[in-house]
Amino acid sequence: MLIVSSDAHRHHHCLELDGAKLIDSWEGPDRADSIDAALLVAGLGPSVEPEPFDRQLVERVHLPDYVDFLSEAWARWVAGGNEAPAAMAFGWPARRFRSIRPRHLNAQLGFYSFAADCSIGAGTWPAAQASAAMADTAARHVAESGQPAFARCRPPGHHAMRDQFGGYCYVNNAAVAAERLIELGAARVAILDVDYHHGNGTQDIFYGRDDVIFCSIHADPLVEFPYFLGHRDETGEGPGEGSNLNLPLPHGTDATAWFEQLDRAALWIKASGAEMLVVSLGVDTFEHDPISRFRLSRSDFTEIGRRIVDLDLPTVLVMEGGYATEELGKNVVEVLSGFSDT
Ligand code: OKP
Ligand code: ZN
Repeated sequence: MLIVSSDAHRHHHCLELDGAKLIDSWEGPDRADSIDAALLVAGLGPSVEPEPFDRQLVERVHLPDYVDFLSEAWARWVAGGNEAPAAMAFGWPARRFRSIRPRHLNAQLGFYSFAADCSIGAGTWPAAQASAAMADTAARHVAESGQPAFARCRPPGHHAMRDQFGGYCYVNNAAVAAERLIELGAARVAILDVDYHHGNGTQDIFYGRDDVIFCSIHADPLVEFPYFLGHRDETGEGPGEGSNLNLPLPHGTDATAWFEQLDRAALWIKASGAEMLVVSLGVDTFEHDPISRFRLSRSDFTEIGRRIVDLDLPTVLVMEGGYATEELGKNVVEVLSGFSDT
C-alpha cells in the first residue's frame, strides 16, 4: 500500500481551550511521530511526499473566501501587533446573530470557525496545505492504480466545514480526496467515517450532493463534540436526500455494538453502488483514548481493516483522530494490515 506523508505538520501546534485553561492541544506533532514509527516497524510503505497543494481542487469543497482567510490569517495576526503565539476566536455568529462577513480579524476568526479548540499559528496553514495535498496524492494513486493508499494527514480534516474550521481541522482532507476521485472519473464515491467524533464538516460539504455519499459512526452529539450536528435524522437535502447516514452511539459503546453499526454502514455503501471509498480513519474509538469514551481494543482495529477490505472497493484511507499517542501508531497499523498483501 502507498503511504503519503510529510513533515510540514511539525510546525503546527494547536492551542485549545480546556476547562478554562489554554493547553497544548491533544492533537500534537507527536501523533504523526507515533504513526511514522509504527509504519516503519511494520515495514509498511514505501512512503512518498505529497504533490504540490492544489488550491483549485480545495476550492471545490471549501468557499474561496474561507481559503483566503486561512492563508492570510497568521500574517494579519502578526501585522496587527498581536503577541500571542496563536490566533483564536472568542465570539461566533450564534443564534439570532447575522452571518454578514465582518472585516476585523478577531470577528473573522469567529465567522470562519465553530470551536475554541483550534487556533491558527505560524505553521498552521503550511501544515493544513500539506495535509490536504497528502489526501489528494493518495486519491490520485488510487484512481490511477486501483490499489489502496494511506494519507498520514495531520492536522486532521473531517470537522472542517465548507467555511468554518474547528475540532483541530482546517481543510477537509477526506473531502479533498473524494473530490479528486470524482474528477478522475468515479461516478459515486462513499466516505466512511469511523472516527469517534461525527464528521460534521464532511457531512456539510456533501449534504446536497448524491455523487459523494457520507456515513459516520460516532458518539451521540447530544453528549459529545461537535455537539450540534451528527443526529440520525440528518439524511441529506435536495439531490443529496438519502445520501447521508449518521449512526450515533452512546458513551461506553463496546466492540459488539460498534461493529453492528459498521455492518449497517457496509450494507448501505454496497447498496449505493459507490465505485470508490474514502475512509476517515480515526482510531480515537480506542478504549484507552484520553478524550473519548468508546471501548475498542487493539485487535478490533485489525477487524476494522478486514471489514473495509471486504467492501472490495478501491480505497483511500485518510488519517483523522486518535489521542492515545503511545498506542496510536500501532492501532493505525492494525487497520492497515488488512491491506498488507496489496
Ligand atoms: C478531532 B477528531 C475542548 C475539547 C474539544 C475537540 C475534539 C476534536 C476531535 N478542550 N475537543 O475528530 O478526532
Ligand atoms: Zn475524533
